[in-house]
Amino acid sequence: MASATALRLSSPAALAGRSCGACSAQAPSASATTPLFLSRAAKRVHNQSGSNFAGTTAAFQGNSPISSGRQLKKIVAQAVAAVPAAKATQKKSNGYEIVTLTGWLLRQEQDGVIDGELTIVLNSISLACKQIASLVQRAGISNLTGLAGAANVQGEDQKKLDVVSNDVFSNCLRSSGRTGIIASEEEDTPVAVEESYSGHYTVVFDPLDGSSNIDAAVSTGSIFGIYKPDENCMINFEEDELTAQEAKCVTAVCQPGENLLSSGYCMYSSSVIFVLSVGTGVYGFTLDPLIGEFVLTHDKIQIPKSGKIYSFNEGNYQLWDDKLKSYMDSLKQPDPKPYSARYIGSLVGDFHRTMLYGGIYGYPADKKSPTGKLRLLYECAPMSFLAEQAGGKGSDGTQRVLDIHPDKVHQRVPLYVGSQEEVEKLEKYLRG
Ligand code: AFP
Repeated sequence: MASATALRLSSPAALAGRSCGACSAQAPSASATTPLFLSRAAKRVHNQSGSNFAGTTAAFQGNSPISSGRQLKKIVAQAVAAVPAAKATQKKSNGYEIVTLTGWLLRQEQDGVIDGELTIVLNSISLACKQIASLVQRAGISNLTGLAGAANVQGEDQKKLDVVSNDVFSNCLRSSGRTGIIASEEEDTPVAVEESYSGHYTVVFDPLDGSSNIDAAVSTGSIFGIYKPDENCMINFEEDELTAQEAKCVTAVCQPGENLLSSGYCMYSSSVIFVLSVGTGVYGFTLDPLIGEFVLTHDKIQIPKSGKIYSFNEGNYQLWDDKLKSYMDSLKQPDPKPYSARYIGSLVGDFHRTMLYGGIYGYPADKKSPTGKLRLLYECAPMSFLAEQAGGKGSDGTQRVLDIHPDKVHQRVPLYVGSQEEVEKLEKYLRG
């Protein structure tokens, strides 16, 4: 079982690698073909239009100096006419342009959406995801299937890969040097990163969600949420006793989802997909195994306003209350057509599909689990943040999930998330 000891790093924090990831073909230098005899206006047009102006400039090159005012006028007119076409051509992709996650993050930093510290934290999370993806893929071969032989604080059996993924995630966050407090679904309590270098972000995560699917090689995922540090909860290792530190750690992570700066998930499936929001919409990146980079594949994801797919564990139907039962029954009405049921039992996979196709994902409270099964901090709040950023909704049946203020680190709440109209329809049934 993973320990709850405060994390004390012995070496100075290493910076996460930051390389420029936006790979686009180098535009030909305008000056290389700038003709000698152009007027200033014609030169400006030439420079704007880049290489596409080559046809026009050809007239100037070699032995064709301008010999009359009329010729000059004609040339300038040709140049002006060439501009719109040239601009349109410039925007065309040559088919080899990619935007990597690293490049995208740097762009957000340049645009002032996130700071450099958050860029480093997100980079370290993406590195953890790549490492976990490779472990998940090779689990059957490397003897990483099956139980670790312990239960976590919530009494759930930990899989070997739960434990390993937790170590991978924690290590990456710690070595970024930019996290102050980290809280994992697999740990008893949040822990302070003693030698945090700067930034001090608070990160909550579920390193491997849906791990009961691992042994059958079915989709799993990692989920994370990032909060800015709260000055009241910053740890002073010189003065604090461990218990006081622990109390501050708990306070730091018990924040409503409304305060999230960023959240996301990585899905380990037929492809590895990293989806995140930094508060300006939702973006998805697919891991290209050949270059080892996440590449932008899902630009500004929008959840359809409605969708006829529901994703609930209906095995629990008899344990639900009557209002929920009648909602579920309504989805099966053949008039005009019943909804389709899709359920993997892995939140990341079920949520990802819901986000792309529309519909609703639900894990209700029931007689066996009076507050539901899913954890507010590591599952419900990060996914609700993403849903809202994509134009959807996240609700516990009566209120917005992001408004819930946690009083416990491992608090569970019911979750209904997905298309706005579908979540509202459910809320209406639950109100009665
Ligand atoms: P495991 O990590 O134990 O597989 O739990 C996964 C999960 O938290 C979430 O990913 C699923 O949506 C949900 O539980 C499935 O729960 P049921 O098996 O009760 O349907």
